Amino acid sequence: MAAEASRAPARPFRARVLEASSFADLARAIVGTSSDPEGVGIMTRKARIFPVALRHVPLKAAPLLKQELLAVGGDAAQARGIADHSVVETDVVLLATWGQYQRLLPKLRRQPFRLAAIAEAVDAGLRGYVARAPRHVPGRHRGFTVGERTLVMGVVNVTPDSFSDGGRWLDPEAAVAHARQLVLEGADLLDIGGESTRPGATPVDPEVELARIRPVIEALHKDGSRPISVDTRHAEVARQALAAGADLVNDVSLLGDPGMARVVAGAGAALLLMHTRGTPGTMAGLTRYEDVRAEVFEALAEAARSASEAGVGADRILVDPGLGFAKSAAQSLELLAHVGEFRSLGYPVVVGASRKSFLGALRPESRPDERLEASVAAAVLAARSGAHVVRVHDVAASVRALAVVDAVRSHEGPHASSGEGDWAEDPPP
Ligand code: PMM
Repeated sequence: MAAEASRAPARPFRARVLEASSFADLARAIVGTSSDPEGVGIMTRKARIFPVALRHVPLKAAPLLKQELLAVGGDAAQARGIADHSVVETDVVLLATWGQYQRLLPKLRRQPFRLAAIAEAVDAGLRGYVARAPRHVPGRHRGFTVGERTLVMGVVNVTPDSFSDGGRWLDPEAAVAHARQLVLEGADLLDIGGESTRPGATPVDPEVELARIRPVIEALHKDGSRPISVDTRHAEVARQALAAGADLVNDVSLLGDPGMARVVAGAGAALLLMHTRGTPGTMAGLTRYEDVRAEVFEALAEAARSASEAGVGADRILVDPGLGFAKSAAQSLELLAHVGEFRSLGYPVVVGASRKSFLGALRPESRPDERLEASVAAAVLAARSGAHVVRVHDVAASVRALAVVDAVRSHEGPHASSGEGDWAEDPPP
């Protein structure tokens, strides 16, 4: 609140660092000073620095990029070897406010040495990261909307050997009853799997996998209550599951089956691309990364590109960093801590931490069925970082906890009555 200078009493200033995670929140803080309305937009653009990581920036582009950043008042960190030409490319971290990026990008678009492509990538990454507007994801039969609140995907493993619930729902009737129970508990999506993907699991013949899941999918499709996802590595299983009533394919092999994207495109289904390496048999030995976040990001971007090329619409793609899949416990924690970064890919982000061993390992090793609180905590952290969907076994507890996250988030967005919705919907133009 403003006070007239002459009458202002000498009261303490109380410096308080503002937590403002959205443009709406920033704008509200600025409006609260009774500043000139014209200035609100200008200052909101200045209020926050977005560090943006770029990889493989060519030697010729890097100095120009840094120069242009400095010219708008930002900066760019890059390899020292750029100065003496001892490297041919560099990773870069750009440091600029929204307003500075808006001045930078048109300049880059007019420059040679792939700077125009860099501008496109930065623009897309920033917009994907800040996007908050709800999005509809069409499925084969039914679709769903992400971004209104955190969606809960309930797990139904029709397997004898899944690590946390193997054998419990192998009988189709038991699996269907379990899925219906998850719907009553508040599941928004149902993920049906017929092959365990735990490290070292025995591969299942696609016919066996289908025999397990088909009756379950058919019954749940008949219920018509929730979109159904099929958790599989095999294109043929996906094809038949979609014909039986599934809406979305949860591809836990990151397009390991070259026919998968075409099957999904042909059926008009949605595709969840989960990061992994190798197969369940080999993934435990494939955990070497130089930079796990950058490499998972790159692999997901590449998979999304090939899915698009095969005809899967951008509005039908979702991404998942695949916690525990070809990741050490530390790598899974690092990914969970930075899961919001994956929003920069421009697709809804799904996170599955439920009952995983990286959670069990944090305390004297706990059994999967003793990981409820840890799983709920992980789901809350993922949602808080901007995951759109969490994949969980314990639906009721997760739904109750996520209601808190979503309610808190509603206080970071625009006031319903303030007319500032634009700041949340779209970044400042
Ligand atoms: N985790 C498991 C299986 N499928 N799918 C996605 N998209 N993300 C995951 O993290 C994931 C998955 C692990 O096995 P489980 O079904 O026994 O939890």
